[in-house]
Amino acid sequence: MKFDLRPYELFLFDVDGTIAETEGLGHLPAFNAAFEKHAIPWRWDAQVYRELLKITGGFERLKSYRLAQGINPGNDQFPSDELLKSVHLTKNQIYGELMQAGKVVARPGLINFINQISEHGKSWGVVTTTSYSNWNSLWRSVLKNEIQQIPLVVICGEDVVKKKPDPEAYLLAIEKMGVQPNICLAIEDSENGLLSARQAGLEVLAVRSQFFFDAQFSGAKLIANEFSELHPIF
Ligand code: XBP
Ligand code: MG
Repeated sequence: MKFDLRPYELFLFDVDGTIAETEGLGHLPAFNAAFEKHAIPWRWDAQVYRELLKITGGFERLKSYRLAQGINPGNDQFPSDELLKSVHLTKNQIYGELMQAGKVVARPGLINFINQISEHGKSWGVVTTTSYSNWNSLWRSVLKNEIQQIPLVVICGEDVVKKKPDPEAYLLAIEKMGVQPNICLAIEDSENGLLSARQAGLEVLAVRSQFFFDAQFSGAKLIANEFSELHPIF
């Protein structure tokens, strides 16, 4: 599939689902292991998790699941915000261990795609609503040794008040780089990510991932199954 990348100077990558299948191989097993560690009787399967992914941010996701259980704050089964914060921290620690153990690899063609961007004198960056610790684990364990040029900008969940689909993360990235949105291409695997980028004025390359395989991606410039099927024109 040919894709004309000449209009773009900067390529802003989402992380989860886009760079690697970190949701199914990292976050989901880490959430379940964290529940066990904190003696919380919750276990999420892929079907439940797919629904929960509509809420971006791990802590936000935990709170929305608690709400859906219909447990009242007075009930001793009700996990407090403090407990959910600890669960989230434990989840991120376990996620880091899974990355270190080599449980996750970059999506097919991704490394080559990023290195081609650099070889053509262009830059790449990261705009994610995951935590810095998770991005750093993925960078160190999966990407660092393979990627020629470090990202020009990294925006993570802690940098924004409102996570995707709000445009704040993308607006912050273009403000930091001092560029116009029309020279940036966002690469996203979810509707929330696409909405965030489009509302910030960026065009989007959508890549299908495990949990969003059937997304509509209306307004995307191009929809691909894998980076490896793209023949970029620089
Ligand atoms: C996807 C997300 C993230 C992760 C969990 O972010 O929704 O919230 O599931 O991350 P993106 P944290 O695709 O934009 O990278 O637990 O660190 O919040
Ligand atoms: Mg994503």
